[in-house]
Amino acid sequence: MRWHPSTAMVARHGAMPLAETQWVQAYIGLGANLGDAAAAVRAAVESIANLPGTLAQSKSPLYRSAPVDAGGPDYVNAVMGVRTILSASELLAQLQRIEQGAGRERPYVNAPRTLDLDLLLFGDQAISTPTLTVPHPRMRERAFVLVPLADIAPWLVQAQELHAVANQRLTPIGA
Ligand code: PH2
Ligand code: MG
Ligand code: MG
Repeated sequence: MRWHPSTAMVARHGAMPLAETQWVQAYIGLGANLGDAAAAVRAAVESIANLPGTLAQSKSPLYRSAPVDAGGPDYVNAVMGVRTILSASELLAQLQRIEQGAGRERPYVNAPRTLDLDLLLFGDQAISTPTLTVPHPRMRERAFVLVPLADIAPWLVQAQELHAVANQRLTPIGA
């Protein structure tokens, strides 16, 4: 993964040695159900790995999943772990920029989408603003989040939680 400190980061953090920088472990949920959804998710993994001040750490396999609380085609979903020196709002803005680059439109709530990037966890922080709620409020009810999260961070998911979502259709489709 490459290291691209942005001007804003250098301004805020100064010429801080890496060891003193505050790295936060974050988890991002990826989803798509329009167009070539698997290609969109794979491209987003690369885009996230190339974000400024962000190191990709882990990526789950891709899964095909039935839409939950939504219509349209099956989704492709995955979860990625990163370490970042961005703030949660900076990371969210970057994720939204990647969504826009993939042609994301928002005609109505839970509309089919070319790419959806959700900030699931940001360290152990609880964040509640009009534009961002972390932990993601519905992540523990959704197999398409919990199963890939358990692949890469099993200590964050309880067996009982996986059991509770075992009825939701989810099939691994590879890397
Ligand atoms: N995302 C939603 C709503 N429903 N269902 C699946 N299977 N996968 C998703 O990513 C998903 C969903 C809202 O973001
Ligand atoms: Mg979502
Ligand atoms: Mg979203």
